[in-house]
Amino acid sequence: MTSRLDVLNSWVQEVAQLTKPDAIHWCEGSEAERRELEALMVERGELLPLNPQTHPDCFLHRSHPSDVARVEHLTFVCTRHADDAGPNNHWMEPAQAHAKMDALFAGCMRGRTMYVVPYCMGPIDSPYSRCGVEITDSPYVVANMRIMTRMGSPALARIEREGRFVRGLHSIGELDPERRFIMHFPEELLIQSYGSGYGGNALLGKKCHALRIASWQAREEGWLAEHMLIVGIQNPEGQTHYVAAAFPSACGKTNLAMLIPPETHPGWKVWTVGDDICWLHPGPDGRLYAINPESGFFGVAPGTSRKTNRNAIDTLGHDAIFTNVAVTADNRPWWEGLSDEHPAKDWQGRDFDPANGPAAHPNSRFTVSMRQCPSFTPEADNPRGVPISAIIFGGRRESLVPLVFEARDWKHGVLVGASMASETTAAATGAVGVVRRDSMAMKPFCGYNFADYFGHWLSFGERLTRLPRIFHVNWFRKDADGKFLWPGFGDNLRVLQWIIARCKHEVGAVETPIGHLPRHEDLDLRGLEHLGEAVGKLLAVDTKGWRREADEIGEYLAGFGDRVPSELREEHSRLRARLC
Ligand code: SAT
Ligand code: MN
Repeated sequence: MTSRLDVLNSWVQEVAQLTKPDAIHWCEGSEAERRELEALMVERGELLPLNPQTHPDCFLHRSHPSDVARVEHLTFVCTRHADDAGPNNHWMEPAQAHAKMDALFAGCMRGRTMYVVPYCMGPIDSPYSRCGVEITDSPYVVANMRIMTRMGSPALARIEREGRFVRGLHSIGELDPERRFIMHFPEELLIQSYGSGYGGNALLGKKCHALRIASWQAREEGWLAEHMLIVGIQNPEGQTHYVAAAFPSACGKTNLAMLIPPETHPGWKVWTVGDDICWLHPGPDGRLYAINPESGFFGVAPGTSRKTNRNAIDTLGHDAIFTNVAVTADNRPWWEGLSDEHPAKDWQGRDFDPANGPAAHPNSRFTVSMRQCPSFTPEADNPRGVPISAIIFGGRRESLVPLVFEARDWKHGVLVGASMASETTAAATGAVGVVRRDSMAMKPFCGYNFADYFGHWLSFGERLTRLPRIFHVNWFRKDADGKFLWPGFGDNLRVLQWIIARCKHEVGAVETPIGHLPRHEDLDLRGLEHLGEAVGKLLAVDTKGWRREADEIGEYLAGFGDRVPSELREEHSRLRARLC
């Protein structure tokens, strides 16, 4: 009898014939295997042990200086029809992409070991989880995948049971930006990535599988794969409500996911289910249920401190991999915003000199198991997922967009998500601080045409009988002097508190053309009296400015042509009319 693993075995053989590795290693995910790989990388200088007293089992990885972020211009969705990838993706014809990639992969693993990494995205026993296998020649990728996914033997057993998995082939190649491509073939459930070792380009379970390929599968199968954190908010009465929130990369998802309530809020508690990716399924009771397909955090280091995110700092005390951070003289990891200390070496290993720029790369990262987080909840392992009461969209907008508003209904909420915009960050190469539309924070990650994606979102209005409410938040408003108007971090709980109260029909709201805003008195601002007039600014709707914004949104939607659902266009016309 042929085993279901034969499909996998023959693919591995095929890849080996193409890439010509010296050896093949099937990863089982054990502790012994981890130690062996770490020792190998330390010997090769790819991992540097950090201070064993303060950071046991922690390592620093310094990437190639030209390989520090996602590369959207080199990331392609290769579908038979260009229209299926849509204007939101770079597209390449599949045969052309295959020829290009085969030429790059030919013989590229000579002198290297090829690792076969079976992994499961989501709890191993959840019907919502999906498996994949990444073949890579980078032990750093293996070490990260071990933290970020359920990797090894249990995943292989599930693959043997199901026979279906996403194939991912990765090689660091020569780390040459001129020979770097991240290709997705959603119709073949295949990913091919060459020439980069950086997170989103190389840990193929993450953005490539759990968002680009999964979003495609989700549309076919009736669910959603989203760029969202998931948190449980427990009130002093002990009730927990779960919310999912979409923000672009490096806009504070990890901080919100690990929020510590302010001192004015004893009895409140935030539970972390996930900080980056969320798979949403209609449940048997007509509600939307979320699982976090990942099992670790790949968070931005700069700005993380005891003050801004104590849970993250406590998570990072042991068994973590730091990428492109600086180090202190006693070999502790360091980054801007962590402390007032002086780093000894910068992210490239040079003696620190402010003339060379920041000591840690602005997109330097930590990789760590979510289980180490003090606010981790075992609900993250619940195979049924957690029920979602509210969906929150948000971006980095220094002007115009209020602190929080609620969409009028599901359709309006989909428009709010589709219209999202944010100032760009260092998570992707390119200019930083430019406002760009980033629908549902999925611009870099939706594996198909955004117009079809908006239609898929709208369809949940019928698929669910108990719809989550949809909100939009903006923690990043600034005053004329460039200072933030809202304190953010733990104080964001006050906004979550209002959101939950709305879900429970406990508070009213002010109806405005853009949606429902909090009445001043309904926001719990105890302890923030010093904000004074800032609150008024944070809750104001500048109708003239919004008219301009609505026109821009209209132009943006028109860019997707006739495929944009008429329901969404009508919703936009209604918004425009309300602003007149
Ligand atoms: O793309 S990564 O997953 O490496 C990080 C991010 O941009 O969210
Ligand atoms: Mn992300």
